Amino acid sequence: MKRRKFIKNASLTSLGITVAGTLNSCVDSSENTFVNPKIKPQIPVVIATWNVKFATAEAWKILIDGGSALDAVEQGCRIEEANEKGQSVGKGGLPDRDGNVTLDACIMNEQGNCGAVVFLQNITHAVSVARRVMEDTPHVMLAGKGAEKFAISKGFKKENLLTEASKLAWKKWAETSQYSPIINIENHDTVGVLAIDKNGDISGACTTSGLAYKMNGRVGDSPIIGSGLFVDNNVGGAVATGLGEEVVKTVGSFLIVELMRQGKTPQQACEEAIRRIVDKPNSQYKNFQVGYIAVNKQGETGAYSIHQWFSMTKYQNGENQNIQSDYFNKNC
Ligand code: SD4
Repeated sequence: MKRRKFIKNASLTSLGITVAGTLNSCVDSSENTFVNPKIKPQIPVVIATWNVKFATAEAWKILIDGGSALDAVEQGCRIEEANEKGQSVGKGGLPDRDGNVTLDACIMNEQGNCGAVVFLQNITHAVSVARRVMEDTPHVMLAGKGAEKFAISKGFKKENLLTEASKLAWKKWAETSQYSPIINIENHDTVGVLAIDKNGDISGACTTSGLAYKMNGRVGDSPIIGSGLFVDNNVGGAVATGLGEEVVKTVGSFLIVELMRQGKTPQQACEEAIRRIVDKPNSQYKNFQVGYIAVNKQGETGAYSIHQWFSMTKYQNGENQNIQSDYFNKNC
């Protein structure tokens, strides 16, 4: 028995603790990797929030060719960022209440490195700027003008991200200027992608234009490591969509990964993270949506949301499927 595993088992025994099968089976010979040896890993795999089959197909192509999970999640996000019809990500995203399209994104690799951009304007591929922050700077996060300047210095093209369709929608909204988060329409459509490559390495990425008609300067959960996204290569990854303020307050994605580390399945972990939101005293959960997806080291996946109509797209075993998520609020 290797030394660390021996010490772990010895100290538990000396405390008189009966080690449950889950704990024992969750520690494999690499000591820190939480895998159940009884389950054959189903990899490669890619999952994404919402119905984004083109994004998962792009990521799958990379994975099946032996590419890295990091490239797969970045390229998956880029598909949706470039899709002007999607009004919640990248080009064509709905603006803030003053008419500015501002993007948030982050990326995290198998070594636990990460990069993020917040309040980025005029650059379509926020996820790729986040990757450059991770790879080319000593920092984790760049914001606003600084992020834009950095992107341009790296060769990203400056573009107007406000399309005619999004401008029209904003003008219509401005007639009443009523702000309230709306459940399950396109303004809750952050794209989060998690992938495991053929080597078994896990990466994740998340990209959004944030809540439509948000206050100018508002940043959500999506670029915040631990909230909108978290990856631990020994355990798994999780990503969030929905009302970012609620995700930040419960550090949702980190919570899910830690719950998986303790032996919960991805599905159980997503359900527990949603429960942390809805069980708060005076939770207003009936008025907003949050959805999580997660994957563990074996390629098992989970998805759960507060309300109906959240979905996950999964590409695994050669099949690209959009799957409706189970949800908490079955009473209305
Ligand atoms: C945010 N979580 O900015 C994002 C919005 C979102 O699907 O998920 N849209 O709060």
